[in-house]
Amino acid sequence: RKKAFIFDLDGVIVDTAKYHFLAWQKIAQELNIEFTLEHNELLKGVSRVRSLDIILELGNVEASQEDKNKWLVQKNEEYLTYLVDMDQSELLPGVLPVLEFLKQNNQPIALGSASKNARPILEKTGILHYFDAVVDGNDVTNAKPDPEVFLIAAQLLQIPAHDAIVFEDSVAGVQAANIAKMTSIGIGDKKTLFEAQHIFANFTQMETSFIEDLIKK
Ligand code: G16
Ligand code: MG
Repeated sequence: RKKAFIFDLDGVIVDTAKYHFLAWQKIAQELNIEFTLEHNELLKGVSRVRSLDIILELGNVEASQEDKNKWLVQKNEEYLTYLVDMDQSELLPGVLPVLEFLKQNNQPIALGSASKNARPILEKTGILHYFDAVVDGNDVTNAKPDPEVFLIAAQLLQIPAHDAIVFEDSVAGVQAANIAKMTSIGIGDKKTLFEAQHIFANFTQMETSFIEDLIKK
C-alpha cells in the first residue's frame, strides 16, 4: 500500500535548532533580553514571526511593527550565515537509510516544515530528490499545531490523511499530526512528546520492520 511519509525538517532531518538559537540569541542580546537554551525549546516548530513575539514576551518588550520587521530580517541573515557550509554530514543519524528504504519501497515522501529556508537546506544536504512534495513556511498561513502544513502535504501526495505518517520533534507538530488524524511519530524525548503514537529517540532506533508494518497497516 502507498502511504504518505511526511517529515518535519528542523530536529528531525537536521539539527538546525542550534543555529536558530545562536541567531535569536544575538537579537535577544541586543535587546537585553535573557534567552537561554531552555527558552529555545519554546521556539521549536514555531514560525519566525511567532518566535520573535515569544522572545519579546520573555523580556516584556513592546515594539513597533517596523522594529519587529527589522529584527526578523536580521535574525534570518544571521541564521543564513550558519547554513553556508552545510552539507550531508549535518543530517541527523539514521535519516538517510530511512529515506532510502522508503524510496526503494515506492512510498511517497513529503516535507512538512514551518521553515522558509527548507528548500536550500534539503539541497545543501543532498536529499531534495527524495521528496515528492515540499511544503514549508512559504506555503502555509496557519502554524502548527494547526494541521494545514501536513494536510497540504498529504493532498499533494494524493494520499488520504489517515494514511499519512508524520515524523516530528516538536509538541506542536505532534499535535498537528494528531488533529489531522495522521499517525504521529515523535523523534526525541519521550516525556516531551508523550502525545505521539510512537516515540523514538532518533531514527537509528527505528527498525526496518517497524516501517514495513506502517506500510502494510
Ligand atoms: C523550524 C524550526 C523553528 C523555526 C521555524 C521557522 O520549523 O523548528 O524553530 O522558527 O522553522 O524557520 P525559518 O526562520 O527558517 O523560516 P520545523 O517545522 O522545520 O521544525
Ligand atoms: Mg521540528
